Amino acid sequence: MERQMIVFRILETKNKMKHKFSSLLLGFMCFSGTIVKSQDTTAKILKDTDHEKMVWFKQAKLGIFIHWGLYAVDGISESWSFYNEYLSHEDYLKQLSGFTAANFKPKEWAKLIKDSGAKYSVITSKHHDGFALWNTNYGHLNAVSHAAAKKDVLSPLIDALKEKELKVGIYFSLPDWSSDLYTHFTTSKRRYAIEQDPQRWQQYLNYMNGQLLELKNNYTPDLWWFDGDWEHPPEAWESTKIRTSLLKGAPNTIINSRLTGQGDYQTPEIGVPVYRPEAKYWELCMTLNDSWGYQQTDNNYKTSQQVIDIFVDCISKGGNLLLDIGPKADGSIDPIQKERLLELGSWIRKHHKAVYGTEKGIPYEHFYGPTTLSKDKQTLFLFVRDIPKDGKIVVKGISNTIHRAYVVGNGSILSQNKIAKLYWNKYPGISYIDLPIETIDTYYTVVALVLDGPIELYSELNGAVEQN
Ligand code: JFZ
Repeated sequence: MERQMIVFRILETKNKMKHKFSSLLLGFMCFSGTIVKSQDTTAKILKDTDHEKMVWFKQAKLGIFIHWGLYAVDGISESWSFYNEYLSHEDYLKQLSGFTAANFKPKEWAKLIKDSGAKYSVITSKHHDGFALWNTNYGHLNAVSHAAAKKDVLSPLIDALKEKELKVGIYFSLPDWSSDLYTHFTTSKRRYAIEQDPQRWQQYLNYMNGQLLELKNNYTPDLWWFDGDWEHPPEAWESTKIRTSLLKGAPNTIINSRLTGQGDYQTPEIGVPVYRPEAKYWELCMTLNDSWGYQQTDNNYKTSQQVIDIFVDCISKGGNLLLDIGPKADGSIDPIQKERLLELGSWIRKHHKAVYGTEKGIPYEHFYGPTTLSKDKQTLFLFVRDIPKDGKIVVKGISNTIHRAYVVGNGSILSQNKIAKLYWNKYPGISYIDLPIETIDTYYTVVALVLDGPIELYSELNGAVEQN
């Protein structure tokens, strides 16, 4: 229930315009009682994604999302606050004078991101409000010529990320609600319809593609994170053309699923998938509190345990987490946001073997908790959230011999004992592994089971007992 409220709060900012879209989505999510695999957007991603180029993404597990823009000044919702007419566009733009970036230290941002354990970062180069963080030759709204910052804040950040060997993702909103060339202005105001003025739409596309080419040429990003595709059909966006032009000379660039039909991976939002998504590549984007950008009134921060719960859930289901921070308008980062990233980072560093480069785990029928598998499938990592009441964890239906059980990041070798194993049938029995209290981690203790070969799960029904 609480989770649903959070989802509502985030969606609330946009549900006027996206009425159709949201009611569909909420419809999906509210359908309790029936098993609904919400946000299953498999159909929206490309079938022929080049697997080679996805390797780093698949192995990365964690990315840091950055929502930084005008909205941090007053601490209001990014773009949606004026779109939904909570304040006028004019007042929204008054934030330009407060976007100072006076304490912006891109190297410190990059260090924090690196220390969080992330392997990539995605930054809002331009949200739906059209405010560009770089020195663009297109449009009328950017950090250099219009905001108090009077400087390009995107380039130094991207340089700093690259210096730290982090992959670079660029978030780009297809819609630009501030541009006179764009169709939508606010929830009650449309400038025009494409059919009425196809030429004006063409001018918008030229402007938008001009910016995309600037970003491509300036930064050669590893990943494009599109957003806002729901406002027009893919033909209107000419999404195939966008993909072709962005991949030209940069064929290994990854594209998210919000360039309708042209994406390489799925982007479920906020809702942690309850069921393992079918897509080979997916990434959950998630806020630390209930806001994407900085909002001083929103103190509903997830605890470090909860952040790690979500992270472990994602990786055990074979996906990535794109965890969001919202820096302040002066470029400083809230201490709570920093703390959450650093806590996650130190937990990941201790357990890196069970995280990076692993594969999705095994079904819960075999172990009451999340798991991952090493690439060769010969090590099974068990994530133990709580303190087992009898000091033992239980693994069932694994046909392999467990050569060794040890605590990841601590090294203690654990004793094990098997029950219900009868020599005359193949039923593998039930293994109890001792987990002494001294080895328990603050968040998740990870136990590695070293197997005698690639994992074999036993799934047969047992027949009658024929001997005794
Ligand atoms: C979009 C933006 O509108 C929002 O401001 C934020 O930047 C977020 C990361 O992305 O919002 C969406 C987009 C897609 C869905 C929900 C919210 N969706 O598919 O569920």
